[in-house]
Amino acid sequence: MKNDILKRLRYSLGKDAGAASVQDWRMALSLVLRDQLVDVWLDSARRAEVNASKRVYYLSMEFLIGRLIEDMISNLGLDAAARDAVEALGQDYDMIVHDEPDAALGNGGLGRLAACFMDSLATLGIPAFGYGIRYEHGLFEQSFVDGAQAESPETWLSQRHVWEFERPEVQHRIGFGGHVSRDGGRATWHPDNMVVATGYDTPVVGWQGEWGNTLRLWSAKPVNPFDLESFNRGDYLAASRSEALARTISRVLYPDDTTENGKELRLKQEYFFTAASIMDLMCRHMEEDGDIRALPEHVAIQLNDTHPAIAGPELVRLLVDDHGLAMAEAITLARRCLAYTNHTLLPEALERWPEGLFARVLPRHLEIIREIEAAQQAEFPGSPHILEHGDVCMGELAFVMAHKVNGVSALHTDLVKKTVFAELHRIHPTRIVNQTNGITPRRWLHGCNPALRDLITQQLGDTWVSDLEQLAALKAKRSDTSFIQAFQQAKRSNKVALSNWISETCGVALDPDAMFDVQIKRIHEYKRQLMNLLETVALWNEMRDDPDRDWTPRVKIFGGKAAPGYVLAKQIIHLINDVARVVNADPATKGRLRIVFPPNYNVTMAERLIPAADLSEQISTAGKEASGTGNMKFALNGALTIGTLDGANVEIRDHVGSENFFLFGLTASEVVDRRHQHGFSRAAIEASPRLQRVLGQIFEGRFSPEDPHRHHGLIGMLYDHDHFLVTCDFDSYYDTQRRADVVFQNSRNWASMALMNTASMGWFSSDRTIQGYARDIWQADAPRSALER
Ligand code: 26M
Repeated sequence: MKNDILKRLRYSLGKDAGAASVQDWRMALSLVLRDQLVDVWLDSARRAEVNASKRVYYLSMEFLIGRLIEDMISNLGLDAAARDAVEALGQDYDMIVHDEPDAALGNGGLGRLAACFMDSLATLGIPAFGYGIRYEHGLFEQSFVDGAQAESPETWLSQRHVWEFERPEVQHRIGFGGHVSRDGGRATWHPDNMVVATGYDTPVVGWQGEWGNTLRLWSAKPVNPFDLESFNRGDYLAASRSEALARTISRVLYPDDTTENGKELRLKQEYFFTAASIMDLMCRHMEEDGDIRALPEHVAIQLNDTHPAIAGPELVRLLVDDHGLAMAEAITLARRCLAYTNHTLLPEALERWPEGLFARVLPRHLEIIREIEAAQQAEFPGSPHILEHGDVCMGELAFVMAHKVNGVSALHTDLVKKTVFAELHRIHPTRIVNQTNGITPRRWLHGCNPALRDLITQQLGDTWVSDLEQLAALKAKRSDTSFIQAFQQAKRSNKVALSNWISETCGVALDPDAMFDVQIKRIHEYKRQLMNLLETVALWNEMRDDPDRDWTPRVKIFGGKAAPGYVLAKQIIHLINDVARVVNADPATKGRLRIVFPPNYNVTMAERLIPAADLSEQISTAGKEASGTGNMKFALNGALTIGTLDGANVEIRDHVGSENFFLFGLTASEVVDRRHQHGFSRAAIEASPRLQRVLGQIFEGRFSPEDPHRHHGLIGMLYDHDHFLVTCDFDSYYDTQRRADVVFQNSRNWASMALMNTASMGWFSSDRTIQGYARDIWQADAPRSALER
């Protein structure tokens, strides 16, 4: 391996060992690893082809994959070999591994789920492609300027992305705009704008390197790179205009994770990657089979939210306009290929596009959508409309064009049936199914938590990594003193490592014996970071009031980004930083309470924080968080959850046992009732002197003396439109936190509860989730040989 690295350094990167930077070493190592992946990868592709296997196509605007190098090393079983080789070359292995930039091609849960699914599909040996966009700039980088969020562009591609293979021969032309002509019965779309989608392939090899799938990301290029005529005339700007226009499409990831604002470029991105993916899979099918009517036997297309919902009309367009099928047959055929996952009930997140915009960008698709609508109304009179109030409703479109629709946790699926799609559910009572989310244990335990991983492997051997339910055997150790001690030791070493990193990056010293209480996720009102912060201020008050009490020392850790246009979320960030500054400077609570908010939370930061957490904050307003997946990562790594009955928290609590979970707050149906009570938030505030005091302090500028009015907006919101019931759940949350304090004092008991969490989380492996999709939605099986390990 050492020689391979030197060879790659020299012949692929053109560098001498003496002149090589950390980045050069990292790339050389990565290229050596990539070589080893290629054989399994190509072999898997060939096997899928000769067996004419059904392929799964996972269409997602986002793949939040993070760093790849450690995954690649451990999936190939090369951990020791890679370290030895690098050290023999006199280089720092950890520095090299940490040099890789995160591929942050996603906003949060939805994008990370897609990445976990790709890992599980490969591990299970299910032939699959992930299709998405190769954004030049991923999610913005976050910094804090005087406590406020500032954004700057992310630039992961400023260095070569070593894992990918550019496929200049994989090109599809994507049209926009123009008009539709008719010749006899046949319609032809004449776009007035074209871009080329070029594929870039990253191999995704599963656990132990037995099967490899492809993540194919599309980049937009101009049809004609350069207008020579304009150049010769001396008009240099015009010469490269078409290039700039085309490249805009894959330039940047939209940084919103909920609010849909109807931007034309976003619609173009959605159509661009969906159309390229559909053409790509159609070409593959026609080459392999040749019978267009056999498409559903060979193709399962999963739509990750409505972002690729234009796949329905696009597939119908190709079947009717290019292959000559009748409209009704085309719709039925397309539906048999398509399935749709819903990830949210928040009304502001449901995609709707003005018909006018649609007509301008995708005129033929709008006609087809009208036909889909007409067919649906003819068969089911009074069915909810796809076209409504002058908008194209992408949720209804996706539902009507899918043979299965799934929610992402039991509670969420139930609410999908009762709320957003109630009427469609009545018409199609077997279409909606549940597939509770999961996480890959390769990254979220084996990769990120070596201390705990080694302890588990010592006990169980290493087959748990691809069969996570085996962790249940650890339950027998819950009263085993020496095992509990080893479990505690693993957690403590992770906390020490995190403390060192926090001290370097934030300049705050932490006590590794304090309770590490962590809330990391996108900043959103419904996720209620604000409630966590109000509780922190209340705790600070009581600690100052009663300094002699035996307080459980706490470290409050926050991480997360706010969408740049989400004013309230940004105010919450500012308030957290303001409170942190005052509390961390207070000698009265030194050693007892610390607040840290390391900037630029991303996948790599999650991998540091989660293994070091004692308490996991999953405190969304019940009924609002579709599932959550961070909640699973924490519990798997031995943190206890403080949480509401929301999303997958419900199922986590069922698995780990109610005695090992800190439950508080209103239920989803109580939330609905409470909202109808006039003046509910003022009533809740009035009933809680503790909360009143905290709100008063913030209002008076206790934490922002240089700008005492800074947080008036937030406080006013809590009094008058506390949409997410922060005030109503506050007392219950505060009391439950104090219960957690007491339990934490008995560290052995805490550790035993934490162990019960780890041992009970096997069901939350994304391997189980993917097997559910394969069975209930895709009818896709793993080829025998790949599964026989
Ligand atoms: C939409 C339009 C324009 C720009 C961006 C968007 C958009 C992007 C991401 C909308 C929603 C997006 O993500 C939603 C999301 O991440 N949902 C989360 O999905 C997870 C996986 O199922 C769940 O665990 C979370 O509960 C859910 O919030």
